[in-house]
Amino acid sequence: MNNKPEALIYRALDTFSIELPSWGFANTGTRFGKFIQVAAAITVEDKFSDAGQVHALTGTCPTVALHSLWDFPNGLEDVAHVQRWAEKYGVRPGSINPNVFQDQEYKYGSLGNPDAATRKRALDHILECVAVADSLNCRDISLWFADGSNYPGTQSIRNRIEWFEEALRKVHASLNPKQRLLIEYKPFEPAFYHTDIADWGMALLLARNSGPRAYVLVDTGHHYQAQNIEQIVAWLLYHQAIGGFHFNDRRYADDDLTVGSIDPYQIFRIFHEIHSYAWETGGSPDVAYMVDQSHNLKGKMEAMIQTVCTAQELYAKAAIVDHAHLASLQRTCSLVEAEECLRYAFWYDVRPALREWRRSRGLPEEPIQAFRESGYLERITAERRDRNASVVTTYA
Ligand code: RM4
Ligand code: MN
Ligand code: MN
Repeated sequence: MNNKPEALIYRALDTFSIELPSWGFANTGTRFGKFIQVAAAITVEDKFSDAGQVHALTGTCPTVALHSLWDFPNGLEDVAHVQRWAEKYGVRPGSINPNVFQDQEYKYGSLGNPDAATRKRALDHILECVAVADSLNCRDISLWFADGSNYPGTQSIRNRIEWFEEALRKVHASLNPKQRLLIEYKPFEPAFYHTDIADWGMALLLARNSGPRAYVLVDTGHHYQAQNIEQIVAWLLYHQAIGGFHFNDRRYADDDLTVGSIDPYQIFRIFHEIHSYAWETGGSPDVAYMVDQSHNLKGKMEAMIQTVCTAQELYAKAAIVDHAHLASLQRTCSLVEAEECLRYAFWYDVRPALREWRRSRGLPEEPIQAFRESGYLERITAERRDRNASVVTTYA
């Protein structure tokens, strides 16, 4: 066992940050409808304000992921507003997420659409997002595609691969030297027969084909039941191909539930792969940790603070694994001892050390409680109630 877990925990917390999704503060729903929260963010300014508040209470979320259509619908023209809100609320724009799945034109796909004009439109949109990222000084352009088909025989899977390869090479060529392209995969939904980028292998091949600064993005909710996600992470680490995570939890499909709410051991095992890689190679992998959740029933601000605290706890737990000891147990195939070595860290209560870390950095020891006492929720509820009342909630 490690003798000084506290020192390891502090070091881990000092280097850990996690990006908040702007869309996690806005009203979202299921395909059956939306239940409006009166305190939810409506404008981009609201989202920055909420993200800034979560960062102020946790000290761990300096950046906000932005979604093109929802946060800068006018492309480059909106950059100045985004910059203003970022400065005002003390959080920086983070990954830039193009949106090529919402417009009517994308009914049959974006970069994989059989229609060349639609493919071009999607490519142009992504290129504009790269330019937006450049002017906001954002490093990561994070791509997720809804492309796919619903019925066998209705699309040429191979043609679509070629179209994706072609376009992604152009996107990569437009990056500035500091930027990276993150390619996200998802097995199904909204496409229910084939999805063009359905798993990490497809994402990896497309990344490799695009260029040296294209990486795979692992969204923890985008796997089949029982899939071993930490093994995927280990493979991507081994091949230096992992660029980031979208964290969330799930019970069935892409449920976007609070991190660690269903299976905290899963997230711990992922973090363990990362810490173990860092221990072995002597350097932390350059991986962006991001939240991708949408809370429909929980209060959005509280759920986001809960998420950040849980991610910190699990990251800190994984940081106290005794890697040298574990490696020697693995070599001798001391199975129970090796497993117990991992479990010791998982069950270790890091919360007292976390409280101490927060205190020493001038942060509230209990961020959720501090949020409840801050009056912020009451203020935004009063400010946004009327504006939210006019939001259309019907699905059909
Ligand atoms: C997708 C995927 C993307 C996210 C969209 C809104 O399922 O997780 O990352 O941007 O949802
Ligand atoms: Mn995602
Ligand atoms: Mn998702």
